[in-house]
Amino acid sequence: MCRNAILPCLFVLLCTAYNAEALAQDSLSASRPNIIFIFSDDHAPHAISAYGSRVNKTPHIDRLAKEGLLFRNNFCGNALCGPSRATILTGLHSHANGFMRNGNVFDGDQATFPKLLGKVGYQTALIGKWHLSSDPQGFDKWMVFPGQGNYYNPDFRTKDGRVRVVGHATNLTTKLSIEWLNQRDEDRPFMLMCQHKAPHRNWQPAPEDLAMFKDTMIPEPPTLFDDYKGRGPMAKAQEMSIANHMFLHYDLIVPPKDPDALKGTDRVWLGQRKRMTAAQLAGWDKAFEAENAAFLREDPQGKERVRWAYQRYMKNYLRCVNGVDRSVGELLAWLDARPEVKKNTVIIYSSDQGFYLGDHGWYDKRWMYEESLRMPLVMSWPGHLEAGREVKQLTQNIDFGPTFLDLAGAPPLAAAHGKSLVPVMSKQTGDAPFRDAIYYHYYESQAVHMVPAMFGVRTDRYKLIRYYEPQWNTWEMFDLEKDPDEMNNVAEDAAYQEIRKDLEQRLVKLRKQYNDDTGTVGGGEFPITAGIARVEREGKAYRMWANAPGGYMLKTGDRLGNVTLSTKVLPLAGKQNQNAFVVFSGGQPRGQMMRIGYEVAAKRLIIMGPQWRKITAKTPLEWDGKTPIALQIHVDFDKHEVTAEAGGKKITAKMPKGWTSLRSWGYGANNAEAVFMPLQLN
Ligand code: SGN
Ligand code: CA
Repeated sequence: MCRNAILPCLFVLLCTAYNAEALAQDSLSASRPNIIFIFSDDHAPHAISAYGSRVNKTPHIDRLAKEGLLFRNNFCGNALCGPSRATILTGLHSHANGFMRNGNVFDGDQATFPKLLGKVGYQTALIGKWHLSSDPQGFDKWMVFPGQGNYYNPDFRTKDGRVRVVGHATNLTTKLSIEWLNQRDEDRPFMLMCQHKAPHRNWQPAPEDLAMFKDTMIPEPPTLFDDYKGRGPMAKAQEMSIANHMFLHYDLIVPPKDPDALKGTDRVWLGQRKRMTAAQLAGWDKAFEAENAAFLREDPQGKERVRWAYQRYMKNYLRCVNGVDRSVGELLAWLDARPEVKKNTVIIYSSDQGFYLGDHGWYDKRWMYEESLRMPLVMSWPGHLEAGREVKQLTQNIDFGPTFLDLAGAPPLAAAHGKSLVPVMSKQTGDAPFRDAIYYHYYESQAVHMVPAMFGVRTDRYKLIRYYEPQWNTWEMFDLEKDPDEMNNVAEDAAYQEIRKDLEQRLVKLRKQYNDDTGTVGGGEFPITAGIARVEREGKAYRMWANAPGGYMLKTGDRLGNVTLSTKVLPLAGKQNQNAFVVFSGGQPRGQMMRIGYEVAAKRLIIMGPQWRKITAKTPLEWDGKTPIALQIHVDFDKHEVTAEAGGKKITAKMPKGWTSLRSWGYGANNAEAVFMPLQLN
């Protein structure tokens, strides 16, 4: 009897000992740790010393890396604020969660990781930047900046309305986060999203960071004076260069001679100054006084001016980063003071995308080039994650939500494109293959900074980018090993054709895997598109999906004489913001345009333009929501007038005097899908 019992006992004992290590790994999944997610806006990995920054030190983020894991190859799927955040919440690429560009409205009814954490008993909070328009769902507590938010004395949106709080956005976001931690229910796990505005444009550091870098020069990147040769024409056409696209007062905070004369974006800076308290303003002006005086006196030109602007921009950007790093330090200190909580808390640092720190002569993001494609990802959880290990696998923001849910033992995001990072986080399986290529798709073309729409694929060594809008219709490819700065497009290089073919196949495969049929706007019939995600033929008609406020597709030419344009449009009812327009211009194809069409929600026929979004004529018009609307537009170049007729109604508006013939025409819509019959020109 004894013999019979001993063997199984021994077996169990042995297995237990043998499994101890495996247990440590399994214990990551469903171990229900607390989650502190510190997330900033526009913080590029190359401004973090743990990632090898040449320009600054980030001791607290470095400490996270030293005590935990640093993800060396973590990427976003669409290098823009709203889209990255929507992806993190849903585990889905932009086309699938519907938030493809800033200006879309996040559909908060879909499954998100905070909601699912709530279901398994987590208490959840979101403090700081949100930028998804709709009210946050799935948080016990939320307190978010409206839109981009302000650095000084920001307003917060809450369930109970708006409040203005005195202080600096970064410090307040930390303070409010810690306040929430202190009042939480200690018997349940928690998930906190502490989301900073910093270091987003226009860079306004906290008072305590203003003196930093006073007498130092920030090293310049090797590509500060990039001439964009060796790549397609797109990089040259952008509007995000330090040389030409920074505002002297708004971005570079040089005091104006006559504040009353400031216009546009530069004038916004006046409003931001007005938010400051007298003490904040005095401290601010004092900090920049001597430097500003020297700049105005010396009035540098050409390259010297670019160098000056680079220093001013980078110093303020890095000062903002320092505030964020301090926030990480404060949250770490909060944990240090509570060893029992610390043991059960994974603390993560990341940012919505990378940023150009003068690389290629730029600021901002959006491109699929490395500097904006990369996202920092550092996490520590002493006792559970190894200290100081680098994760080299290709990971992406689609993986964040699935990871948090896996750790919590919560139900997964059923449709997620991403997958849990737990296998690469654990010591035993840390080297296992994870993903051989990442997918990218950026949509916000023809908007601020003028970066074209693109999708692409990146493997550990190569990158292939498709600029699919017909006005570009081109490819770029880079060998990151030989050309880490991506200065030399090898898409047409004979030596790379085999590799290119393989990358093209991977791209097709990824688009299939993620079910992305957007970005199919080519075909040549419309040589120009902007803010259009998809065009399909339906018999004679075109079905068009605009993902932008004012997306359009145009034919170009020079049609002399007065002209009548006629068509039928069917706005597809039941979707947000349903509008359908005919678009034309007598000037530059992508300059000022007139838009004539139907607004579903407002039930009216309108003429918009030539100024962007300005309604110049309107009339109520009932529509049954089913029958296509017949539209007739008379363009009279003698009277400089445009008349629109539909459903027995008629409206007229003025058009620019300089227009003497029809130069471009086509269709447009406002974040909507619509079907158009081909325009007849008579
Ligand atoms: C604002 C900025 C742009 C920036 C976008 C998107 N201009 O429009 O420079 O690219 O936000 O940034 S600003 O004058 O308002 O600063 S994002 O991070 O929100 O996507
Ligand atoms: Ca951002």
